[in-house]
Formats: sequence, C-alpha cells, structure tokens
Amino acid sequence: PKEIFLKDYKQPDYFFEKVDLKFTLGEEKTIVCSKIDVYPRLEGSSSPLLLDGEDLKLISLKVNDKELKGDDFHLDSRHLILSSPPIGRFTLEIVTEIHPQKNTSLEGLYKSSGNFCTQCEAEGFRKITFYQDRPDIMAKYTCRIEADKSLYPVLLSNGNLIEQGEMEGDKHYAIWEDPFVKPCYLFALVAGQLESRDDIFITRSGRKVSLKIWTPPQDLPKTAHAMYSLKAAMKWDEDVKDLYFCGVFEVFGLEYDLDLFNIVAVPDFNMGAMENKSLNIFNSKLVLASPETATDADYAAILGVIGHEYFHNWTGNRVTCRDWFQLSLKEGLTVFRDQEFSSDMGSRTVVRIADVSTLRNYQFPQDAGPMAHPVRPHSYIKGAEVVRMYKTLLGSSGFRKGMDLYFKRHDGQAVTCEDFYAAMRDANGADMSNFLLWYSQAGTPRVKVVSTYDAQAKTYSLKFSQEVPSTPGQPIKEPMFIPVAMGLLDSNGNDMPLSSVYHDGKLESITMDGQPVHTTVLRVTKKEEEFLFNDIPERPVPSILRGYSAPVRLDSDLTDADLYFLLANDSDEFNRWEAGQVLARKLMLGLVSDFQENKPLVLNPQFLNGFRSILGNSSLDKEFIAKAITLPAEGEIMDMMEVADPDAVHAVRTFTRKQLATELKQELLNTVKNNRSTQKYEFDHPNMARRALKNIALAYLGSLEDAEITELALREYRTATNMTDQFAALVALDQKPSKVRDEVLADFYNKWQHDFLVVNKWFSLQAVSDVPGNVENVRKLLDHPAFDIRNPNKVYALIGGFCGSPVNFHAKDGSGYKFLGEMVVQLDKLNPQVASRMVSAFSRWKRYDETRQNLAKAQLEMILAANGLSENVFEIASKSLA
Ligand code: DPP
Ligand code: ZN
Repeated sequence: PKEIFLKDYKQPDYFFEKVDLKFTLGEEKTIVCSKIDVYPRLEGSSSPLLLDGEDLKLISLKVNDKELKGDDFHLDSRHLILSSPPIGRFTLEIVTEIHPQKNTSLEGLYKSSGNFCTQCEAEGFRKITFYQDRPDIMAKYTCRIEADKSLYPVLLSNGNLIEQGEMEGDKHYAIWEDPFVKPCYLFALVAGQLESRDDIFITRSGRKVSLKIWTPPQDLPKTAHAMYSLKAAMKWDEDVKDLYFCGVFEVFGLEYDLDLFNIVAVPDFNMGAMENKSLNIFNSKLVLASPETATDADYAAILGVIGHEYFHNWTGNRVTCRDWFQLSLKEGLTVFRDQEFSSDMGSRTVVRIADVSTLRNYQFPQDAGPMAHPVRPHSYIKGAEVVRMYKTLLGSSGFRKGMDLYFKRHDGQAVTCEDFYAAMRDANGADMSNFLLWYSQAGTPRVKVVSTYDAQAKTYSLKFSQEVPSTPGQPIKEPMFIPVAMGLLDSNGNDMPLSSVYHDGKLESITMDGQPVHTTVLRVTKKEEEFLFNDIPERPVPSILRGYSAPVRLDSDLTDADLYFLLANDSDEFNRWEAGQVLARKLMLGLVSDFQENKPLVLNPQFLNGFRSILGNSSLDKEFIAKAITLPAEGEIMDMMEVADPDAVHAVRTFTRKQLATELKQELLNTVKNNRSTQKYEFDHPNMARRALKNIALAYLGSLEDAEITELALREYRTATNMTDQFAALVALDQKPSKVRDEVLADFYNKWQHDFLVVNKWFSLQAVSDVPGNVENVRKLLDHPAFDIRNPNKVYALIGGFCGSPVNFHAKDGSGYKFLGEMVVQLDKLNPQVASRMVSAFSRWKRYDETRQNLAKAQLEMILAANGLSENVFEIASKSLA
C-alpha cells in the first residue's frame, strides 16, 4: 500500500450537493440505494469521477436516469471510476448490496447485539456505498430506512424525522432529513429493539431540544448519569461563567442547532464513541452506569466523553476537517473542550494532573519511538495541549475572540489547522510566528533551565535552552514557541509580585491592569534565551511551567530542597504535585540503578517524611492528596531510561510502595477508617475525593503481607455499597497470589456474571496482574464463556490489559510477546482496527535489552509474514521494524 502525504492534497474534481439514501435492511442482505446530485468544481470539466468502495456488490449504476454499461465505468476492489461523466451537473444513482451480519470489522454498517448500527469515521462509509469518501465532500442528506417492524421497531438516522409509516409484509419505514451539510464520516444509521430515556433541554435562546438515550430495554435504568452529563455539557457550552471577578464571561457561547439529539449505546464498538450529526453512537461502556456497577473513574469518563461528542457538534461537525491530516483540528480542539468541561465540573487541578499523566504515559513514549509523528495528522492529546497553549498565550478573552472568528469564517466548511491558527492570530493581531511548528514537528521538546541569583544586583536570571529530538523522517528541528507560565516564591513560600522582565535587550512590562502579577507567561522561542527579573530581594525558588503550560520535558536545576519547598508551598497546585513527582522519579531512578547493581534498596527518609506530611495535611483537597501520593507509573520511569528495564522498574515500584506502607501503616489505616461512608453514592467532588483517598490508602496497605490487612480488605469488599469501593478492595486483595485472592475473584465473577461491563473489569484485573507466569492464566481466560474475541471491549480488557503488565508482557522467556503475536494475527482476520491497536504494544521494542529486542522483533516479523495482513496492522508493524 502506498503512503499518502499531506503535500499531495488535491481539491476534488466533483462536489456532491445532495444525497438521498435508501436502506432496505434484511437478514440475508441489505440493499443500499444512493442518489447523488453531482457538480464539477470547474465548469465544463470532464475528468473521471473516482468513487471509493470496499466489500460492496454493485447492483446497478445510473447517470441521469440512464443505466451505465460495462464500458462506461471501471470497477476494482477499492474503486468505482466513471471515466467520462456528463459535462455539468448530473445525478448519479447507485444500488449496492452489503452484508452487515458478516461485518466483523465494525466499520461501515454492522450488527451489534441484534441491532444495526454504523461507524463511518474515518473511511467506513465506503463499506456502505460507492462515494467520494473524503471529508471535504460536504452534502445534505436524507435517509429512508425500511425494515421488519417487529425486529427493528426503532429506525434512526441524522437530523429530523420527517415521515414514517407502515409497509407491506410487516415492514415499516422512516425518512430522516439532515438540514446541515456534512461529510459522509458523520453519517449514521441505527435500527433495532431499543428504548429511550427521554428528557428536554431548553437552550439559552429558547429552543426546546428533545434528548433521547437509546439502549436495550434492560439497560435503561443505567442511563441516568449519561443524561445528566449530556444536559450539563449542553449547558456548559452555551453558558456564562464568572472569571476571576473580572465579570461574566461566556466560555464558548455555542448552542445546539436542532430540535432532537439522540445517543445510542452499543456493546460492540471499536472506539469510545462517535459524534455523528445528532445521532451520537457510543460504546456502552461510556453510557451505562449505576453506583453498584460503575466506578468513579467510569462516571468521570462518561461525563467527559458525552461532553466530547456533544462538543463536536460545533468543533468537528459544523466546521470539519479538509482531509485526515487535519484530524487534530477537530480532535485536539474537542479534547481541550472536554478537559475544560471536566475541570469546571470537578477539580481543575486533579483533571489537569490526570491529563498530563496520560500525556506522559502514552504520548511521550510514542514521541520517542518509531511511531513518532507530528500533532498533525493524528495526535489527540498533544493536539489538545496545542489548543491550550493558544489560550495560555492569548488569554481567555483573546482565545474566545479567535474561536468566534473561526466560526464566522468557516461555518459549514472543511478546513485546516492553518485556518484555525489564522483565526486565532487575526482575531488578536498576535505575533506567533513559529507556533505552527507544533503541528508539523514530531517529538517532545526538551527544555533546560538554569537559574542564577545575583544578591548584589538583586537580579534573578532564568536561562532557557531547548532542543527537539530527531524523529523518523525529521532529523533536524527548529526551535519551538513554548509558553512558560512561571512565578517566583519567597522564603515564606509566598509568590513574589512581578512587574517587569528584561528580555531580548528590552525591559518588558508584565503587569496586568497596572498591577504586578504572581504568574507570568514567558515566551520561549529561541534555541537559547535569558529572562532577567529585577528588584528581587532574596534568592527565590522558581515555579516553572505552572499548570504544565507546554507539553515539554523540563530539566531544571532545582535542588531536592527546592522541590520539597515547592511541594509544601507552591500556590500553583499542579506544580506542587509536579514537584512531588520529580522527587519520586529521581528516587525511583536511583533505586533502579541500585537494583541493577545488586545493592540493597533503601528508602530515602526525607522522601518518606514528605509523603507523610502530604498524607496528613488536612488543608489539602483529598483527591489532590490521592494524586500526590501516587507514584509515577512504571511506563513513565522506563521512558526516562537509556535501556528500559521492566523487571528493575517493577521491583523498585513494588519495593517503594511496600516500604511506604510499612512505615506509614497506622496513618494509612486511619485514612481508610476516616474516609468510609455509609451514605448513598453521590457523584460529586467531595465524595469522589474521599473515596479516592481511602482507596489509595487501601491499595498501599494491600502491598503488605499482613493477615490483619487481608481481613480489612475483605471486610471492605463485603460491605461496599458501590463499585468504586468494592473494586478497590478487590484490587487490594489481588496483589499477591493467595487462596483468598482466588476466592474473592471467583466470588466477584459469580456476583456480576450477568453484567458484561463488570465482567470486563474482572478480565482486565486478572490480565494486568504481575503474578509470575500470568500468561497461562490469560490464555485460559480466552476460553472463558464470558470472553468473545469479536467484542473489542473484551479484547481491550484481556489482551490489552495483559500488555499493560510490565513483568508478564515483557517476560524474558518471550512468552508474553509470543502470546501477543498470535493474538494479533488472529484478530487481524476479524477486526483490523482492533488488531492494529494491539500490535502497537510492540512498537517500542527497541527500548529494551537485546534479548527482549530479538524476541519482539521475531514476533513482528512473524506478523508481517502472515497471509492477507490488513493495511492497519501492516503500517504499524512495518514502521515499528523500520
Ligand atoms: N471522532 C471520534 C471521537 O471523537 C473518534 N473516536 O470520539
Ligand atoms: Zn473526538
């Protein structure tokens, strides 16, 4: 397969104005008729018209009502080409036959639990009918659906229901019309036995929107939280909020634009969810929740993803991407929007910490490997960081001005990341010349900062230098535009007032409304540059990159004492947490060296004390404490090593946790005791924070070999009134092989076997276990009656979960790699998207020692040699090997 490049983008020769679809859904086959109004981009043009199509049987083809014969078109396994279409406007009518029942790829039209549903992003529409399957083809659609009435009582598509009725032979039909132009990747259809939870939202301008969340009848009680989330998201997007006493301020000021909004939950879905116009389709996992079956993390994920898909209505649907290289235009922006929404609904600091942890655990390792790619084409989370940087640089109101101009210029269009940049720049008259490099340069920039205090001159200097590591295909990099939010702490731990900074030969004022500030944003744009602060009465401790203002790796010259000071005093909560993480990373890397040199492991007493004082600090938010006492993940530590050593990192993290638990047993027991509650489950910040703190304390205690703790965890397990607490107790008990562990795992399954989402938690907990030789257990679970390799959630839970275990996936005997290799080949035949996600676990193979490298490489080669390998898997496996 030929790789496609951004520079090769060409405008289409033909546009589609109107598309009328008719689906006749059947058990043997489904017939799709499509009638398209076509017009050429250039008047008088007679270029061939190329349509995409895969796994389709062409039944008939008409141009302007005239049936085309074999010589008038060319058909191959991926295209239908009309060699000389009529000059000017014409109508194209295509009839195809498809087989959704046999579609295991879950792209295009398929069946999930007896219901028909679609997934068209990115290129699934071509599995439904022949079409110019590219997002710059935007048309108005109608969709008529015909199906058996008793099997498929509910028939849904995009837009408004304009007609429905009975047909002969116990069939019925519905006709939907979407008044907005859209690319075909936003088309959706659902048909099945579904019921809805109904509600109403009245927009700020008074539009009454009917809201419906559709599921199989038995799941309806579990949609209350999703409905709450949808209404919260709709309100947030149009709402006004108070901003730092500066008056009332609209965040986005965006209202919903139709009278109906549907969400459908389906159990078989490759991703999380899909933002199809007015008919969002969701993985059930991100809709269904009850206190008994879903954890706080599930509740939070549902809130965030319901928000995300809803927000796409403006950022993605009304303004869409010109081509798939612009994915981050909609995804980066919409992820940013959902992060802000979650921050406003919960704790801003905690949401930020979680998002940055994701960036460090997934994005940075990828940035440093063979799969490194720029934000464009498809980095979601780094794309969100880029949008956040616009806001940091332009301020809230500048950012809003940019958003307004973006919609004013581009509503109803398919555009590029440059268009977004231009709107931000023009709305603010801003000079952001090399900012666009964030879209094109891959790799995580490394920023080094060196500080000097001159007591005589009372000046404080910060010297920055930056470097972007080379990545495949991009050996040489330019310096980036890096916004560095920072402040200076005095010896009492207070922020020093800052009013000017000397930079680039000039004294720049940094006051706001004439007043000194506590945090300022330095614009670091060169390979090396200095910022000098005047009138600094004592040596300050700098708090750099507040709120994590840019997605970079920061190396500073802060001493351990500085870091403990920031941990105790920084007014920027994110940087308080960060100081603790820097200390923990240093500590763990030091212990890793000791482990590798066979030295005894000893926990630094200062670290223990810092940990103790955070745990016992009742003035801190409990969820913040829970985050602050969580050690950096193993992947994060491995990412910082020359040669990643999973055994050493795992041993060190286990040791550190156990040591902390031993030393602080009493405090941790008190934390558990003081944070129980017998109240009914509430999804709100205080209660979630309390549970988070209690459960992390329990997890630490679970690392001890101690009968008293086992008793405690068992009691917590048995008395839990919600899944958050019950699952946390199970996790605490799961850490070491024992009879109790086996019994409680069996009990959990028996209790929840009727609920597939809970059973998935049970699969993943066992899959990720570091019990030695766990691969055998995982292999056995493949045969468990509750497992089904065609269901992506189950694959992600069991096979994906296993790849998250550093010791078992990376086992030195190669058993983990061999298992994954076999699974990828098997999965690829059923569902290439799922298989390609799984094969990514190999992509960092060069980071490990030689033995592991050889073992992983052999598996990648075996996969590449497999018959009929999909393009998805080929791309990742071959790039990984390159
Ligand atoms: N466009 C989809 C989403 O944003 C892809 N997962 O959720
Ligand atoms: Zn999205």
